[in-house]
Amino acid sequence: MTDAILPRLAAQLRGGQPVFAAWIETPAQASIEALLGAGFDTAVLDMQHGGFDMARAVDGIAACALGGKPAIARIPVGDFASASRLLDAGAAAVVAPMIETVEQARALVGFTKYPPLGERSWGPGRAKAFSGLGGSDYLTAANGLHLTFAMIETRAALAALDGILAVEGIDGVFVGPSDLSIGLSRGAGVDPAASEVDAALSRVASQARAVGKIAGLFCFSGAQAKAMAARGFGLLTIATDLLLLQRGARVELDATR
Ligand code: 3PY
Ligand code: MG
Repeated sequence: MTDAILPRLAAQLRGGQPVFAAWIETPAQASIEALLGAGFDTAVLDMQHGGFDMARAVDGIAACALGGKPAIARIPVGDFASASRLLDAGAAAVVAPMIETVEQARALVGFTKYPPLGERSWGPGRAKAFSGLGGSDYLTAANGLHLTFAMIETRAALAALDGILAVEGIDGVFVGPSDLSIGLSRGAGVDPAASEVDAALSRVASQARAVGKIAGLFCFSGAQAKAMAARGFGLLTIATDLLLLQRGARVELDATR
């Protein structure tokens, strides 16, 4: 069954239950199937740094639906038109990297929400099917069903955090700790575990929660994701498909030597 899959992501997050997401860089349906089959709640298909182009992302969203799970897509920087297309293809959420200003957040919403919040254009082929709703019902519900996340991963984004969170139609913010560590260290290094990144994480989680919005975070392990859920993050990824593959391979190779 592929109907009514899409609304589950927003329902789970708004219900206060943490969502644990696979992060997929390799654009292979088999990777998506294997990781969702392992029990992840959803998968983030990465079009910024991963290998997904639009056609592969559309197929990936369908692969998630066949696995009975909602899909999330990360768009390339500034490619807000792709966000609309991914929502049409049935993505339950889009994650937009490197949002640094209120104006950029508003522009993103323009592409991801129907009026009165934005100017998303009508054409929700698979989204309607995955929502389980007919034409007008889908239109009425869509702005609440699909989530829009602005990534916070620069000094400028942190400075504009209050304003970005206040933009109607921005459902949540998602921290990219690697880029944030580069920004906070002014290019001195990449250290997502740095103490100044950790301090920023507390700030993002509490400010998002204070205004009833969702905080998301890219995590590097299950233990970290669990700890960050306890600190107020709702949407948590656990490493990437490639990192998980490599770690699993290392465990087995270590067992042979
Ligand atoms: C970052 O850590 O910068 C991210 O974008 C996570 O993928
Ligand atoms: Mg990043």
